[in-house]
Amino acid sequence: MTQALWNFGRDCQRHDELVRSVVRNPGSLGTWTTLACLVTAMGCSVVQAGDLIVSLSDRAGKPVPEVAITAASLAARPATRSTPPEPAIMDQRKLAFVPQLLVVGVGADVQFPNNDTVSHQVYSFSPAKRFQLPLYKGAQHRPVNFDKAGLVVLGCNIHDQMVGYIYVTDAGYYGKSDAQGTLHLSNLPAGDYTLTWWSPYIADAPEKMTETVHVAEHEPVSVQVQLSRDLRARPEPGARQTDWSY
Ligand SMILES: [Cu+2]
Repeated sequence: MTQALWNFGRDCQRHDELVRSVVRNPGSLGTWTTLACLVTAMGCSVVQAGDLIVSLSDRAGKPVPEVAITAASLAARPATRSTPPEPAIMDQRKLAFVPQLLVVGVGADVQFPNNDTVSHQVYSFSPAKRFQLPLYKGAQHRPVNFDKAGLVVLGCNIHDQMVGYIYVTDAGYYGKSDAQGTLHLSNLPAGDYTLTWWSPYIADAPEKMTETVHVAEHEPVSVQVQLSRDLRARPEPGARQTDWSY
């Protein structure tokens, strides 16, 4: 019962299921009454929101900006989003993708306007999204929908040096580190989260790029991550096969 209440506190969406399972349990009427009283008295208010502040630094302690950071609740069931994720823009300027790394939620539409003086032919062969936008300038193509989690590596058929990344995540909370290497995520329900970070310049082993963190009620939780290997040299030489598993 303690466990059930604890789970209930972590994810109030499960409370119907929990009540049903308690009702089905013979001889648990007293327990059920206790739970029902709690449901009535507190509703979902037992789940308090907290803030998670993640700071990334390199081996020398310098901040690492432009890192994709996600926090996925360990309590949440597979994502069923009530609202579509924010649409985004992957621009093309001066023979480069801008931004080089974009982080979006699964189901997001991304526009690829070409604001360069030359035409581009944007493509990706990544398993999470294979697509091609025939040679174009301006904003003549419809947005591309990213319906599967994973890393999408972008290229241009004309300009080999153009490499961009769209990190598509099904985590509930995500963003990129700022110039101070920091990302501030707000209003996370209290509970345990899988925190992950990724950038084409981070050379740490994938298993070192994740950890479990506990978000407490009321007070912000601060996580300091120091990378264990030197960053890769810029510019990024190209997509690595191992990136595609993200
Ligand atoms: Cu191009």
